[in-house]
Amino acid sequence: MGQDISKIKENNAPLSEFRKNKLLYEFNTFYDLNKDGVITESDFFMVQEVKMWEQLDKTLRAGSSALPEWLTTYLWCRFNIYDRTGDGAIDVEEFAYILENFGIPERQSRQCFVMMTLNDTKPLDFAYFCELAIEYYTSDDPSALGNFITGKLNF
Ligand SMILES: [Ca+2]
Repeated sequence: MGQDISKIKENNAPLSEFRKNKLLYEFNTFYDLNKDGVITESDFFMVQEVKMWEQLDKTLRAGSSALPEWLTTYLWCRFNIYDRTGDGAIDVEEFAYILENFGIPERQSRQCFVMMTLNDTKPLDFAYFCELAIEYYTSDDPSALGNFITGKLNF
């Protein structure tokens, strides 16, 4: 588990369909709130988001393992939305509660949480949240635990 930078370095191709599906899912679920399917400003942001992740790939391939500041800030904001009690860890209730607001069935998000936290034995603190999120954005491995961070069981 965990982010394996070497996998990214080997992959010099643009984003795979699998990764595009993950980004598209995240975008449609969390950002395209009106879900009208009409070409709007939100499509523009989707294009920008894909470019952002392609840029991150280049950065990681260039040998940097540190996350760019914008990404750390973005993940910190997301983490704090989940961590409603502010105790520095996301529990299953918090995870399911937030995702339910985005239309994700509670049962499904609970299953995702159990898998990511290895049956609730690994705390979902900020460091682990970042690890999972980066895996979500950069991994082409369909069995990567990070794939579950948006509450979807498969892509
Ligand atoms: Ca908490």
